Amino acid sequence: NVEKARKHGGSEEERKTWFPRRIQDLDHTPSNTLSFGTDLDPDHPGFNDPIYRKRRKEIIEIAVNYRHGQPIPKVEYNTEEVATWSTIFRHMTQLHPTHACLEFNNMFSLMVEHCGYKENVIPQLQDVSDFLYSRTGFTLRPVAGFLSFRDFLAGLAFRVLHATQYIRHSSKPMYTPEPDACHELLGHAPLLADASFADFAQQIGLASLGVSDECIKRLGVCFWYTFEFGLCRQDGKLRAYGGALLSSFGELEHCFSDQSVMKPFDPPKTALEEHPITKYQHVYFVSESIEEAKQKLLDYTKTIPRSFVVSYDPSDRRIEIINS
Ligand code: TIH
Ligand code: FE2
Repeated sequence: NVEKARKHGGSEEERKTWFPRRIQDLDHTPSNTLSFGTDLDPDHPGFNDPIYRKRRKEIIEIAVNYRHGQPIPKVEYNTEEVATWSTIFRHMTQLHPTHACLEFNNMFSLMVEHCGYKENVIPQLQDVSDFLYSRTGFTLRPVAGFLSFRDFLAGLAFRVLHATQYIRHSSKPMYTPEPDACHELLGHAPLLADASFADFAQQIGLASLGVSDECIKRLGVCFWYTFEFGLCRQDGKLRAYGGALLSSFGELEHCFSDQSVMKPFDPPKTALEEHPITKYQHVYFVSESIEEAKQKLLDYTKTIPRSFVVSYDPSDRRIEIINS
């Protein structure tokens, strides 16, 4: 049993750098999610709302009990949750034409046409997962909250996005300190329908498998400032492609204001930055294009020491290891 082997087998270092080899092994990865109240700031907008906490717990049960291969159970969202989604949907779709990159806007139109994206209904994870699978082989897997970089990136190696299913607290639609379904669906899903961006995400994932804690941290920070908070230039204009910007109208507007600091994306340097997780970022990283970010990150991953090479078999959704 994989879980047992992970906990008891091998040396400390081997246990730490264990990684899933088959997609089913993801059932054993997300052991610890950060949760608000303990790991996250108690100034979380839902912290003092017992009704919200109870609802969130109900939805998280789905992720806790989920096993690979099962359909993701549907959630019947209540009026308050749908209203929060509507507010975010309205604001974000107003900002997309001027703030989001072209690839995102193209894919977003597809989601509206073929995947039921609209203002007054929250899409179900399973429906979005099916759509992404048909486009790029990506699927969604429900998760209870923030994952460690190691566990989150391991999912990307298999073209799996760990996705939360609960909705942020209704008092603060413009920004939430932790991922929620609005973030996954509005921020990440559209770009994962784009073939080139899907490759980009998987490359980061593959590069993370089995590397040391220190290397995971650096790769994770590069992931943070691209996949979550990345910006690029298109036709001389600044455009967001990071999912955490594309699901937060508060942070997107902050980022485009004169209060934010921009630096060129340069993985060896970017990797050493701080990365606040429950506040607006103090710095953002800009690439000349998404392609450029992808290439720079790929070059960077080649400098990460690892004694083997990995390759992905998409028909089996399995990782092959070539010892070198
Ligand atoms: N801050 C994002 C939002 O409000 O949509 C959610 C997060 C993504 C990543 C970290 S927090
Ligand atoms: Fe995210």
